[in-house]
Amino acid sequence: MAQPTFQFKDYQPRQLEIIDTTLREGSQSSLLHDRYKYFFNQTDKQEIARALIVYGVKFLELFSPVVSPQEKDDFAAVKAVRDSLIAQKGYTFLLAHVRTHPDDVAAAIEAGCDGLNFYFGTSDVSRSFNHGNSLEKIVERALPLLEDVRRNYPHLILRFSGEDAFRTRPEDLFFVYDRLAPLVDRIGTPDTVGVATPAAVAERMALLRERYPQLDLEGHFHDDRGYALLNALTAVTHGMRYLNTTLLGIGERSGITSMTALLFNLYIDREYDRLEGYHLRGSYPINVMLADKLRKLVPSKEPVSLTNRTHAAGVHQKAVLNNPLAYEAHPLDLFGVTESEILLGPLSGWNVVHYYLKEIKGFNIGEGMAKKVAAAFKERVYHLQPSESPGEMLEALAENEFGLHRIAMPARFKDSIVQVMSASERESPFATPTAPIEPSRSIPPA
Ligand code: HCA
Ligand code: CU
Repeated sequence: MAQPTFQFKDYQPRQLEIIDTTLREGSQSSLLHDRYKYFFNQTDKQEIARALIVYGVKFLELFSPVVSPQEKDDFAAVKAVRDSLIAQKGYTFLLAHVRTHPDDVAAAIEAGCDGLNFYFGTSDVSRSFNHGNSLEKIVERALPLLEDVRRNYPHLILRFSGEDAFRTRPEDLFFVYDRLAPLVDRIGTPDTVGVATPAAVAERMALLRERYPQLDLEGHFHDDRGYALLNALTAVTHGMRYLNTTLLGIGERSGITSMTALLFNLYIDREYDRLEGYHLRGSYPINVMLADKLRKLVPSKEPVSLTNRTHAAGVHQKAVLNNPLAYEAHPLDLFGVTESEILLGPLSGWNVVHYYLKEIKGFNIGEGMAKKVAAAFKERVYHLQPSESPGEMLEALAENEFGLHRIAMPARFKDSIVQVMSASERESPFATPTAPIEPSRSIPPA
């Protein structure tokens, strides 16, 4: 195997290193079971890898090529993308997720990985129903393999994870980790079935940091209870350097921590030092890229989503037209959600009808007339066919039934829609002088 052009020993890890596992854990998402609808083909995988590298991720986890000939081929294809970006973006480490088994290891090394993410179940359930090995046996199998790899391939980055670590008693975990820790660069503590709580994470972090002060820790949190984000945030703020995430949080069952959700929350919590090197403005675009591959929209529960800048209720819409801060508390524009969306619909009030017809469509319309048109719109909007749009219906209503005319607007002003009705100057509460990136305003003042 050829030596890589760059080695881990020459890399200074940042305070937070995302190990993105969209192409490994993400591929285990139940969504992808629908082979023909949702499927990462090789081009998809290359595009995902490219987007992550450009975003600033330095560690990508892939399956061991032993999984299938296709995975082997895909590994090489992703590696080619990585190689093509070294000059521009620096080196990105490709880590193979491997069973503690010589075949997995040999295939991954052969494929030219930069590191091996070993895992072996350590909890009672995992030992009884998964592989049947005692704690002693786990060590007996892992130790010589790790020693062998360390000796023969010293440049490889090694990690060992006790799978199901949060259902493993601390003393059992220590039994295994005490023996393997001297051979690895990091130890992982995956919450495989999503049982951890933030309090349990904080407690585990304290135990592990005390016992293995020299070692970096890696977290991997499943979302069965909806705690994946909170647990990851807790782990990070308690000193965990490496976090497994996926785009949109996809993964086995309800998935794991979403990359952009984690970084977004760290920003809000002013953990700026941990955000070094991540291209935060690319967050929404990268979420859209993955959603597009899954043939769906960025999910509404995803913090970095257009949904969080979309307003449906009339009261909200009126306030947002005056100042988006009324219903948008977070600096989503810094994360690439650069526009707000106001949905014209049954809940819209006359303010929005007025705004839409006057500011966007250029009608000569006053407030009194807007109230009348809005009343007619409200009645009619409930009967729209799926193929009809509320905006078109409103325009036709104004023009044909209320006989409204448009103001002839000089062409040079056509594209400069005034988006805020209130002219009062406002200060953004996001103006954080210590922030690495200066917040911008998503909607310019009138
Ligand atoms: C798996 C289980 C895993 C492994 C995580 C790790 C988990 O699908 O193999 O290797 O750290 O959640 O425990 O994803
Ligand atoms: Cu997992």
